[in-house]
Amino acid sequence: MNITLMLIKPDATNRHLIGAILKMVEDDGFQIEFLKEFYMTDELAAEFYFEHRDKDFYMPLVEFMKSDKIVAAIVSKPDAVHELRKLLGATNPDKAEPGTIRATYGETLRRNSVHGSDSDESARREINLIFPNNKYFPQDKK
Ligand code: 3AN
Repeated sequence: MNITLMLIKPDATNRHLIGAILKMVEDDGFQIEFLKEFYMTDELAAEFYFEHRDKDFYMPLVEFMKSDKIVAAIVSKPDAVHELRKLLGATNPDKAEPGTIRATYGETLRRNSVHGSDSDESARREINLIFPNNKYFPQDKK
């Protein structure tokens, strides 16, 4: 699949890094197809992070994701999911390769500046959650 979802998280929007991060994404050869700002809610977080709901970091993760605005982008490039995860770097910024977005801007494991879908299936699910009735998955229309 050639599209995936990226989120610019509250630690990054709060530090005025929206432009800098989108520039890294564009410079890596991605097209920004759709862009919006939104605020996380408990209801959306429960769906978005359902696989983490039983983890001890779930509540602090949700509180953090609600702490400031989020920028969501549908981005495209061949092999988009894999290519974006490479550009984001490891979840823990301390372990992220130099030159990646998390190595450049991430602060901690939680405040790691960006999210990228981890599979084509996750990308579809997450894009449908954040961009309902998008043109990419018309059969999933709600
Ligand atoms: P990724 O975004 O790299 O796919 P996930 O899906 O494993 O990472 O985790 C989602 C988010 O949950 C991470 N971006 C991070 O902010 C937070 N997170 C993951 N593992 C931990 C942890 N052990 N402690 C605190 N926060 C975590």
